[in-house]
Amino acid sequence: NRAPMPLPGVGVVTFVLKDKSLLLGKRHSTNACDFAFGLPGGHLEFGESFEECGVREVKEETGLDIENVEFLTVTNNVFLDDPKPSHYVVIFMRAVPSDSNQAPQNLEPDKCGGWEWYDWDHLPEPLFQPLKTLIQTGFSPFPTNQML
Ligand code: 8DG
Ligand code: MG
Ligand code: MG
Repeated sequence: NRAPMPLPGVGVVTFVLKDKSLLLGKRHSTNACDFAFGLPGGHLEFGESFEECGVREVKEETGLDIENVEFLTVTNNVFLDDPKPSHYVVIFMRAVPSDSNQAPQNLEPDKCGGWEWYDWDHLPEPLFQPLKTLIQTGFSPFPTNQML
């Protein structure tokens, strides 16, 4: 009669791409003065597709409408040694804004310090660990021209 083992969570996060830039937000952590730059995203809800979750979370967090939502990759993120141990399977999507002139809004100011477009070649620091780990593998969210 021990407590049940916790289950891994499923997160869906989206690279919202505009030219050579992507949308990042300054995430507040539980430690008030601690933050890291992360993608818009959140927990997959019961019955949702990855695409539906990506669209919903981007809208809830930034107000942006997105399209051309595509699956990119998935990573397994195990942080057992953290003060608050966590384990997330993170689904990375990509999309483009439906209207490239629409400005992102900070709709969850308790969780985020604001959304900005950042040039891929000049990413801010620190990046949220799962995102940093993915980028360090050489991963790029930008489409490659298959015809060339
Ligand atoms: P929700 O209640 O709106 O569903 O969730 P949320 O409050 O928006 O969740 P979140 O923390 O933004 O995202 C869920 C988990 O996804 C997060 O705790 C850890 C994981 N995750 C990563 N990388 C990233 C990332 O770059 N951005 C976001 N938003 N989450 C990420 O592993
Ligand atoms: Mg959310
Ligand atoms: Mg979120």
